[in-house]
Amino acid sequence: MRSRKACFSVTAAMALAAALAAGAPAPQPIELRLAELHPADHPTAQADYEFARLVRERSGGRILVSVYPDSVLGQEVAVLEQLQFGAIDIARVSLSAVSVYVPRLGALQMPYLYEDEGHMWRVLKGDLGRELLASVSQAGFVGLGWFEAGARSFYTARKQVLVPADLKGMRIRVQEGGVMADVVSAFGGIAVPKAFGEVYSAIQSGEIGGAENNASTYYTSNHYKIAPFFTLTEHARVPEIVVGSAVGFASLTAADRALLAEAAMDTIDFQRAAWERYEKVAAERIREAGVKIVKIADLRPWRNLVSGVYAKQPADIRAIIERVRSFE
Ligand code: BDP
Repeated sequence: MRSRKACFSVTAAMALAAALAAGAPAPQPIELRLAELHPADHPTAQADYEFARLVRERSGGRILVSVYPDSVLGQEVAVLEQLQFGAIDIARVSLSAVSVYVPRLGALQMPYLYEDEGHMWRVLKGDLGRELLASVSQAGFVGLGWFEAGARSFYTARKQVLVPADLKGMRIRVQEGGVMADVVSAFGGIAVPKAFGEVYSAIQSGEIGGAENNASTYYTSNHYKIAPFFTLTEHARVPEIVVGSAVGFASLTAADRALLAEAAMDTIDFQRAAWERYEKVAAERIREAGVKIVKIADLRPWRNLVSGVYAKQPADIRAIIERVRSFE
């Protein structure tokens, strides 16, 4: 028996040596597809590539994240549904889109909620941010990290908005999740929830009179070409979020899941720096293109109008808002 066993193992070793000599393929790397709405030169997409670079480097090439920019994998709410089925592995989306599936997250995009960007980041990096990131698991996602998305302002096709009354009766596109529809209504406008990819043609056809977003996205989406009045109402900061698919991640080891989460968190500084630079470039380029950018000197009338949006929030969202305020 013994000699037969020994004989088998010698044969196995010889077979292995022969296979290696013949250049047997190394184990296949794990490929993860990441969906991104923005074009590759947008600072947030740039951060996706940096995240992919960190993951490749730290896993010694075992895990390859392929970034699919420009919404080629679909619009955000639909992409998230695909994450739930495991058809897409990772998505960088707006918190607003995730709040379609996890409504409590909507608390973080309340109008005029944060004192400034620093306040928002203290919240996101603190225990509240960690809890909310973890809470996306209830909808089949794995919360990996946050990115910066500046402040959102209105842009319109036909006239400059200077006071809330200028929005009266105007149809304004809003994201599909969260509170922005209520915010636009509070200002007197008519909110039209729509996927981002449909905004350009809706402005062009006159179906909507405008939309709202940060300067970088207003620029890279070319919306400035057909809605050249930009008014800095800065009515909300809606963080970006990077989420994985719980189904897709189930086949990864705990160590690899941790590697991905750590890489996403370690990309934040890169993304925030890229963001800061690009917001300036975008503002410069839209100005050069003839866009009228108006800074609102007194935001009080705008702030006052959103108090009703706060009053109507359910208790769980109000509790989160209170915690955000305690971070000041
Ligand atoms: C941009 C976000 C993107 C959103 C888009 C929107 O980066 O994720 O989907 O706004 O308005 O600022 O839908």
